[in-house]
Amino acid sequence: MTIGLITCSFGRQYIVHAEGSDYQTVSRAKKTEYVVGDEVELQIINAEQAQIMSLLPRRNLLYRSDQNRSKMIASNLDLIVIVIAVKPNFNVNFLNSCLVAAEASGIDPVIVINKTDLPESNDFANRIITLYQEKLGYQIVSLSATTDCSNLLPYLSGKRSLLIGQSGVGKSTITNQIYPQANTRVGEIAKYENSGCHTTTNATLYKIDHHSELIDCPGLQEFGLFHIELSEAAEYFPEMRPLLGQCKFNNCQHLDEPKCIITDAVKHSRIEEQRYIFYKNLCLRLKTKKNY
Ligand SMILES: Nc1nc2c(ncn2[C@@H]2O[C@H](COP(=O)(O)OP(=O)(O)O)[C@@H](O)[C@H]2O)c(=O)[nH]1
Ligand SMILES: [Mg+2]
Ligand SMILES: [Zn+2]
Repeated sequence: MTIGLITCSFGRQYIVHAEGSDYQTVSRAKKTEYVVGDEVELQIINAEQAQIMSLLPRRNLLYRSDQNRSKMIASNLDLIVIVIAVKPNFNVNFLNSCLVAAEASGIDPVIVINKTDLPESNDFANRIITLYQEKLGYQIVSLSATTDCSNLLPYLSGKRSLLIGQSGVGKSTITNQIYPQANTRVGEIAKYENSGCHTTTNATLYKIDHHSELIDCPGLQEFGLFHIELSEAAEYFPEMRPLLGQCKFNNCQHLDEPKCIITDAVKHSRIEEQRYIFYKNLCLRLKTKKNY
């Protein structure tokens, strides 16, 4: 039996890399079973084709979900590179959702502020750095992908990294800068999305050197967090974590309970209101789950 790595998926078809070759495989299951980053046991059929026999245990799995369904994004990751830019339409909820998803799956995030060449990027970058790096402690890299991505490289070295971000922020441009052979179509996916005919999201894994891999993942406009447990949500906010356990009620959800250290910290601006509102909205959505 050969062990391979899933590097690309479309529908129920997967490209699996094993022993220096790429194989096409099809899964018989109705539901999508595998995701980019999965390690699988393979039965090789011929030089181009193989059959997936089983899945090796995942060390982590990033996925998103809403009321109706959840979707796996990638597995066995070392780093989530969250790309943001002042244009087009920066959405702070998307950034917060990505960070919570990273925290919940136990994968380190790094925030890339792209398009620093745009004049309006300066104020934007300063605001992001003040809150997310200085207050919350997240790693941030600022760059202009159309010019140079070299300051991101040290973060990627020796890791399997996933690029995520709203469409148009420059993920494909970054991929092409770092790995020109990828030749990812810049600006293409957004066009498809707007026309509504491109509904599947295909992540693709590129080996950028012997021990580093980069996964480009187009088409994420929102990042549902329906899989999060309400009772654990606060732990995924680094500004809340050190305060947990100090509220009057030990099952405090930090919404409207009396003597809550979190809402108190918000009142005294020790916790950013914008982040707390995001937390509160997340909890209200999670409360609509059946088991609460
Ligand atoms: N000004 C500027 N534009 C950029 C930069 N990086 C990417 N873009 C442009 O942003 C658009 C979307 O880029 P793309 O890589 O396709 O974004 P994706 O949807 O995240 O993959 C393209 O027109 C790029 O040329 C940058 O650093 N500065
Ligand atoms: Mg793209
Ligand atoms: Zn509380």
